[in-house]
Amino acid sequence: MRYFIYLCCTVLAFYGGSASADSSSDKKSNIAIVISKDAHQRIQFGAEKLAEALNKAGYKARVQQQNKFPSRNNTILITEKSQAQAGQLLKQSGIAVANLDHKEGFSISTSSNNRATIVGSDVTGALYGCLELVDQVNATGKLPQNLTLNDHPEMVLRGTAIGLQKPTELPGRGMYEYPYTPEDFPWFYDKELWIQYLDMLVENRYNSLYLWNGHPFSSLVKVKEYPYALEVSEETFKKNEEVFRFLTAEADKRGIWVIQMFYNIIIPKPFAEKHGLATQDRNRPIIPIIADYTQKSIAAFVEKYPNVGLLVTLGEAMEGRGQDDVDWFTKTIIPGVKDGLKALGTDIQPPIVLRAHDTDADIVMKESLPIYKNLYTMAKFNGEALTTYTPRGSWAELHRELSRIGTVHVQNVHILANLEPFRYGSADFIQKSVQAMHEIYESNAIHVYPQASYWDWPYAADKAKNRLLQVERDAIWYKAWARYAWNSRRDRSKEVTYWSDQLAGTFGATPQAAENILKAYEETGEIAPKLLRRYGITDGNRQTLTLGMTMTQLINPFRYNLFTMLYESEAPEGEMIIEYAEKEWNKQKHIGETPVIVAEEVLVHGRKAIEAIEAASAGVSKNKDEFERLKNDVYSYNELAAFFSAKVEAALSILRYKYSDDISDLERALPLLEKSVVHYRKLADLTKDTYLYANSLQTKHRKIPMRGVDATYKHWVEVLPVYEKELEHFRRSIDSLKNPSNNKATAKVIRYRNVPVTVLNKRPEYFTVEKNAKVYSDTTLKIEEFASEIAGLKGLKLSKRDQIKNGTTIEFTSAQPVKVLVGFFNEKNPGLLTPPDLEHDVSANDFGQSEIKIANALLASSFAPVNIHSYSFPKGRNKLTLAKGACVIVGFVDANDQVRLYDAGIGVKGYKKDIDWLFE
Ligand code: GTR
Repeated sequence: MRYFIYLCCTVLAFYGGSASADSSSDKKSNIAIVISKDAHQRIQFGAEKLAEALNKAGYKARVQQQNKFPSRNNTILITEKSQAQAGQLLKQSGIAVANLDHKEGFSISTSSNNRATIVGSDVTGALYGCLELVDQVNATGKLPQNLTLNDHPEMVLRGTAIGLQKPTELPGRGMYEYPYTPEDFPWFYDKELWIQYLDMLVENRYNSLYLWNGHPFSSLVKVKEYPYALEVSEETFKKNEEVFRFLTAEADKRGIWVIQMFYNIIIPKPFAEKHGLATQDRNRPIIPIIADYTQKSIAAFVEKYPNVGLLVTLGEAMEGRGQDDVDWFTKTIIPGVKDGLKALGTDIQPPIVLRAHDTDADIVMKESLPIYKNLYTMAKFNGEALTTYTPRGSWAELHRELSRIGTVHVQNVHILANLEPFRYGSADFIQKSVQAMHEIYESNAIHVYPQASYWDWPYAADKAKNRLLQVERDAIWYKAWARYAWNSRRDRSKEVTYWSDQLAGTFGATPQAAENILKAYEETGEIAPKLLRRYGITDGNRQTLTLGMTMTQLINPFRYNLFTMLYESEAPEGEMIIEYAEKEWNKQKHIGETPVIVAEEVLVHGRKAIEAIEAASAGVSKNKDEFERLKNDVYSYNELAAFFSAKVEAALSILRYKYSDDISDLERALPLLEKSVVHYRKLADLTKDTYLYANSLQTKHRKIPMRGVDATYKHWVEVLPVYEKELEHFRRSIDSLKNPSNNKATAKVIRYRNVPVTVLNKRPEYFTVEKNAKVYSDTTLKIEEFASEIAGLKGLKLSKRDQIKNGTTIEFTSAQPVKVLVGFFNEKNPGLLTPPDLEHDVSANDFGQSEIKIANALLASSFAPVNIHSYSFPKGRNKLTLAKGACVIVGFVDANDQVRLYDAGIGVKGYKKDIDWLFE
């Protein structure tokens, strides 16, 4: 009772104070922020934030929970449409209820004397109304008077991603297998950091947070029937429960759905060991015990965390596309969720987002919608990179197809493999990208990855005394996507002012300096997208663009498994380097964005960015260290652009030689290649003391420009010698060509050598790689031509029909380490085995098989030429399992054979000689 009286007095005193104070709006006054006694926690949160902002601005504001909503001076009233007070407030304030039709919308009406009303169309809308006022108070230092504002977000889901993943694999574990433990993810247990991150999200009006992990369930729930599946200690399990509860509750307060992502099919290590299974195996059919375990763990998860959604990747660890995906989703995952809901006694369905990655999402959706309503789809915006805001082709069609299902389709701004590690803040590029999401992809939701260092969350790659946090360093990245997800139709000239104001705040900069900083961001913001889409091998994180590319990657991209969708869908119409060279030679007309145009444009972007950042320098008074780092990034981008520009020009001259046979074409290329190395050296100098690495994925999955196994070739300083050597080699090759007596002027042939193996398959048959040999036991397909390197190898003659129906399994023993050479037909056709593809299957290099060893190495009858890949095995007993589809087992060779990687051009029409040897 005493407490109650005390409370009344304080409220009265507070109120009395405000009533007797000068009520003119300019004067800082006492302000009561009134919310109802049963106000939702999001409204409470919004009201508190508003009070904080007002107090910072010099007012004395206080939140009061009461059911009377008095209309008087110095009072802010907050509610949401369905609350008891809403009708009265709408009438008093003149807010039209029709303005509150959109999810998460709000109306604000303020008049003089610090009177304000905020009504949300729902509780999140009311929260956003509060935050809108917070922004205005922060920007102007006072509560706006006579304001009428209605707003709502354009995109319905606006989220960010955090990976519970690491730059390298854990010992003894496969890709994505990272149990949640304090040892591996100390930041996960850091509540302050979570609050900082969640506050950033809500300030930017994000309403979803996705946590990415291979198989999170065995870190977060116990399954009664499978107690041994738990992957963490009891102590860690308790901590995980606690943190996950804390996180989901704090997120909910801020109107944020936590959505847990997982890959399929991955099982926990202890479970796998107990049942003698692999934790993941792409070629494994659905096994009942795995299905039962997964269904039960999903049920346990849903029961325990009813406010958490699921993001499902059907693929990577499951064979390609097909019925298995449908079955797994409709017979295991959805039933698991439903079991959980049943146990909870609720029918409120949490959202399930289905990724269209390595899956025919439209087919899966068709089968699933009849049994579960709250479904969403998600697909990558520009692959695993940022390349264009004019996407087109088959990828754009897929997006539209998913959007047209009628459920919400989410744009996944996935790993930004071409933006790592430099700062990115082109508001212009981002705004246009979001517009493309609506106009070209017809979608209405977004999910944004960290700008760089996804695999190294929460840190950025900068080499700083104390490691920088991404949430701070890349604030502009999060802000820009969110701002345009809220409204993509903002007027560009006003946007320049908006961002300049923001940057003026960040760097204590003069308006002119701030505008120049924005300019530097926007000019550099064009460089990486243009370079990748015009010269790159892949949109995936198999390539780290900022480390550059080797010459053979530029002049012979097919040898490196060119991912053609990059050019067909994720770039404006234009030409690749090899197409341009061919057309030039044939004097054909060029179309669209050419390699030459980009080589020129990136130089201009680099120059303009440097001019802008240098002009800004004198006008910066705050955060000077960060400004210097940004400036260094601008210099780095400029060197990267100059490196590529010179190297591509060299490449075009070298490709001309392919047609002309004229050594002067090579001689013309030499100074250009020298120039590119000079710029790369500068890039290495600029990054030497400023960056720890370029790419945060530091495993064998990284291939371009160099293999990334065991965290190697991750820094420019390490890659520089590769380009220096390449230049030296080229110089010597020209000398050799000029001196015909020098027999080193063509590539030397080194042959693969057979090694003895005992094949344990039933009645194995063999063939020898020679003209007219039959490669299958049940077809007449005969070898027509082959590369000298594979002559005489002993291949395995299998049944093609059986390969198509059941896939290929070879069990064998050998007394020494061995590589199995597997030939993949160079054609996309349902009956043919698809080559290893790191863009969709992260296990595609587990045996070193992802790279083509000899392209177009063999031609059999009228079939497409065959590319050879190799699978490495240790000595002893081994098993090679390949998915369904025809391929040729060309031989078992010595694991130490180092045959030059190249394109033999066998069976390729119009093939012009191999010139890769000039560089390696
Ligand atoms: C792969 C990529 C992985 C992961 C995966 C995905 O191609 O290498 O790092 O991002 O795609 O989309 O889940």
